[in-house]
Amino acid sequence: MSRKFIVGGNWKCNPATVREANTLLKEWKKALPNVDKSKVDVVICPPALWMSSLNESIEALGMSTCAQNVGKNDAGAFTGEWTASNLQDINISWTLIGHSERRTKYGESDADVAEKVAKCQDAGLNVILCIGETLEEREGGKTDEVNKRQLGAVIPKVKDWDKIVIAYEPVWAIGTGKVATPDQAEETQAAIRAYLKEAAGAAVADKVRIQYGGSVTRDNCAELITKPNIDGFLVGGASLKPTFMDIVSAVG
Ligand code: G2H
Repeated sequence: MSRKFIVGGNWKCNPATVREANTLLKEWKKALPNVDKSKVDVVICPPALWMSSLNESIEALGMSTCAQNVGKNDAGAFTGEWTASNLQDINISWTLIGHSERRTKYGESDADVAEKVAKCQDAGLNVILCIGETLEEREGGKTDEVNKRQLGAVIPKVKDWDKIVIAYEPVWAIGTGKVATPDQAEETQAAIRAYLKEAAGAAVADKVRIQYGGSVTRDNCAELITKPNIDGFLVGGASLKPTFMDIVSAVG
């Protein structure tokens, strides 16, 4: 099966102002003619405060807006949270879940991630599920074990695999400028797909898109995307630049 590529731009807590964000979107518009939308989906993850106000401009570019996180509860006394249904209500149909910064800096466990995925499935929300190992885990030969554990926690919660994209993001490559080599990324993503086949069946393994994330730039993306198990990218720092569109057009 041929899988449609998908590129995400995860702005994290950037840029400093919504004005800068709008300027960036205007810059991207100039490069749109270079992108073949039939080959690549593009989702943009702005800071939560701006999701609503930027959604129209993002959609006008033929892209989708994606939250960077979502709560694991329904509506209630959860200060600072928002629910999967809240996202649907404001016409945001995507969210990241389990980014390593959420796991390491905010203590999100595999069980938390699984509960969030379950809420998104109930609400019909598309999820980019982030998994990946630390440097210590890679050096200890535990890469595949960690990815299986993080993914394995979520698999029982998934009823609709069409709404799941996996982002493999080795923690040691995130924001460090130290990108995984194409062979390293391919080897690990092939192992993730093999595990999906074992745990969820061949049809699921065949159709689920697996992005690579971690210091992707316009200079290293072309070689990475030649690998059969890399179906796109989740891009952080490089998605805050006008040249993000070079990455999108290299894929699509
Ligand atoms: C990994 C990635 C985006 P960066 O967090 O999810 O960030 O491309 O800056 O390494």
